[in-house]
Amino acid sequence: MMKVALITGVTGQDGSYLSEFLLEKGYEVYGMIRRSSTEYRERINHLEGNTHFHLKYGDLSDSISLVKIIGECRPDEIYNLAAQSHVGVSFDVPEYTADVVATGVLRVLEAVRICGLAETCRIYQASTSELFGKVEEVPQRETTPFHPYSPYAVAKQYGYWIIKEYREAYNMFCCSGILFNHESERRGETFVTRKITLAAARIAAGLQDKLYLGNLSSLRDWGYAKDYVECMWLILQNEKPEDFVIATGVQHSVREFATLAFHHAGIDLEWQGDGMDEKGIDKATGKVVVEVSPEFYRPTDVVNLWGDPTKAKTELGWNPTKTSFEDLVRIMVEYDTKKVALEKNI
Ligand code: NAP
Ligand code: G4F
Repeated sequence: MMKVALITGVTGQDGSYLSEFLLEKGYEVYGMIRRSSTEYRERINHLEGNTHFHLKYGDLSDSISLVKIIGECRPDEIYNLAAQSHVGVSFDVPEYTADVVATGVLRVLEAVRICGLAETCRIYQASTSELFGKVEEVPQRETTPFHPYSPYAVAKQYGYWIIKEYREAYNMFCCSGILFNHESERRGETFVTRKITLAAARIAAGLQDKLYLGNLSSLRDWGYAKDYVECMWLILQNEKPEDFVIATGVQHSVREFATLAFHHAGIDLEWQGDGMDEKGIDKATGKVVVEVSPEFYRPTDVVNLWGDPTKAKTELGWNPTKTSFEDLVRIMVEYDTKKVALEKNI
């Protein structure tokens, strides 16, 4: 019997990689999509037409649609990846973020119960290292106290606790993956890594003069999204429902990411100045190619994320360093260099 999986957030970075991963494992995959005026599904276009891949309209803010979809496809596993996932934007749209990122999780859990699937359906919740926020321990592990530090993180904190509550109250198999930042050539273009790799490629091709960034000293534990979706699956195949930190165990700053990305694009940077006056200068030409702008600072910023993946390594057998930081940056810059070359020729 083919297992059935439902993925919310199927059009996103992780949803697209997870769909490919589950289809390869022989799953029947249902993806929930939202109606939008652009019908822009770049990351999953290549899967449409696969007879084991199905798309259904729904929204995490709409309980009826969730009950309908879950009742129709009767999944063995649900991967709840849908979210307003941009931390910076959550300061602009805090109420919407809370509705989708917090209450949305509750709606999924209740829809599973209403459809009579509480005993059979396993649920993965996309929790986040942002829960550690203004960190109280370095590196962060499953036992590190939470200190959420943005409207997004506070909403994700509700999602984390309601998953734990339903596990204990109703004996449901629901778990959180506490994932640290994971990136790829499919990453949204306003997250810092992709913003940098695209700009480095454009500047090297002469299509852009400068890149403006916010806090260059912010530290992240960046992994490769393609490796992380395997772990989401492993969490649901585990004997017991438990929460896991998913990270590489390696930390770098935004400045280091930019230095390496520009290097791969053929530009060696030298950093001069401090704080808002810091600049990244092209050593070969003396031109300023990176500047700091207050526009990209957040009212509260999380600056020291560094995960300890020991539990996932020992209990799930997951390899956290399959793709190194250096390879991740190279993969992203190579992809964006090709993308920019195509744009240039059009
Ligand atoms: P992403 O690329 O931003 O994708 C988000 C997905 O959620 C998209 O498919 C989006 O659909 C969908 N969505 C947004 N609002 C929705 C709503 N109201 N109803 C239904 N679908 C909605 O995010 P990602 O990087 O793949 O991350 C996946 C999940 O992991 C998110 O929950 C994120 O918060 C969490 N997470 C991510 C990271 C990371 O580093 N990537 C780390 C920890 C946790 P549209 O295409 O229609 O916008
Ligand atoms: O790339 P970011 O926007 O990612 P952030 O805030 O860490 O959130 C991502 O990872 C979380 C896991 O920890 C997920 F839960 C969440 O859904 C999302 O996927 O920013 C990373 C850091 C921040 O400290 C930010 O202040 O980079 C800093 N930064 C500096 N300049 C910038 C910029 N961030 C963005 N987006 N744009 C800038 O120009």
